[in-house]
Amino acid sequence: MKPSLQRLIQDFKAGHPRALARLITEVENRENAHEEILEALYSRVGRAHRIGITGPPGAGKSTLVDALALHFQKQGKRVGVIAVDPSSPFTGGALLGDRHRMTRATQAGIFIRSLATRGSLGGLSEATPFVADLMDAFGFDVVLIETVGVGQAELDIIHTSDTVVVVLVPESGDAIQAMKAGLMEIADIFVINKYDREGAHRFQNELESVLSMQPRREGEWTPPVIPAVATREQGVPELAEALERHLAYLKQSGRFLEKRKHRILDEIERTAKDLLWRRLEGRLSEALTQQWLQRALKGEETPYALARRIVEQLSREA
Ligand SMILES: Nc1nc2c(ncn2[C@@H]2O[C@H](COP(=O)(O)OP(=O)(O)OP(=O)(O)O)[C@@H](O)[C@H]2O)c(=O)[nH]1
Ligand SMILES: [Mg+2]
Repeated sequence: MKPSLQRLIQDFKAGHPRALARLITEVENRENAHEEILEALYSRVGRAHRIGITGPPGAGKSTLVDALALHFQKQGKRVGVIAVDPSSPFTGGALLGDRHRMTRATQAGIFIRSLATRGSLGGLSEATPFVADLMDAFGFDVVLIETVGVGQAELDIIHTSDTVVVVLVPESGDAIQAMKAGLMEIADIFVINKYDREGAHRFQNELESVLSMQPRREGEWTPPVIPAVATREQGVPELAEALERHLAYLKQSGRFLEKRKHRILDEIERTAKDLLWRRLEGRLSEALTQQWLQRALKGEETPYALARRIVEQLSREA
């Protein structure tokens, strides 16, 4: 490991937020940097409550995260925030967008990091799980991850978080719409934000009746629906309390560990595939000589047999 990186890791362990910020940049910018960095910090990962906050654009997610982060901080918890901003990966929008709307948390010294998504469809930045690991290892009790709920984001957020909060607003359409968007399946907690707007009551009724129709097993978690006006901090204590309850449920039912196990398995699979792929790529260019292809062309050997032969050779080398 480079001495400069070693120093950063020392500073990180000593609790310097600037070292955390620099390591996040390393992980974000350099391919596979997370392996080297997290290898040195892995024994510290696994304690934080990872909370994903998702929902349609403009629902008030950042305003809510801002208030929630402050609320947790007042309770004596250490909080980190990841804001995934899909709006502008190229113009630095990620730096200005959400942090702008989390001014109070920023002023209170809460660690906030914006990550740009690679694509334009929302979804999480590929670095998100590693940044969450880093924040966890740094000693945050709570890691809040804000992401716009469109497309792939739903699947990503469920893998990255222990608890998923879906923020909806009365005007975002009816509850059926949310169901179609796949948000119903992933929510552990619903927040109806902008409850000061018209139609809020009706929307809550609709949502609750759709939820009550979903079959649930005995002892299974039932997502609560929490009305909120994030700009006035209304609903924030109730949300914090629901999050506590969900965390207790996760721990007591063994799901907290289960989720962690899944994340570890995913990471093993991803890394193993990566390693194998790199070796295979090297072999393929050697192995697939004209001669081999000619034999396949003439029907003397099939692509399947050739593929098996390459893999056998690879494993013999291992
Ligand atoms: N009336 C009302 N406005 C709110 C409420 N919460 C947030 N807003 C406003 O809604 C707008 C969007 O809020 P944000 O917190 O930026 O929403 P967001 O979901 O983070 O938006 P994106 O990250 O761009 O998807 C802002 O102008 C907020 O002031 C609320 O409870 N009531
Ligand atoms: Mg936002």
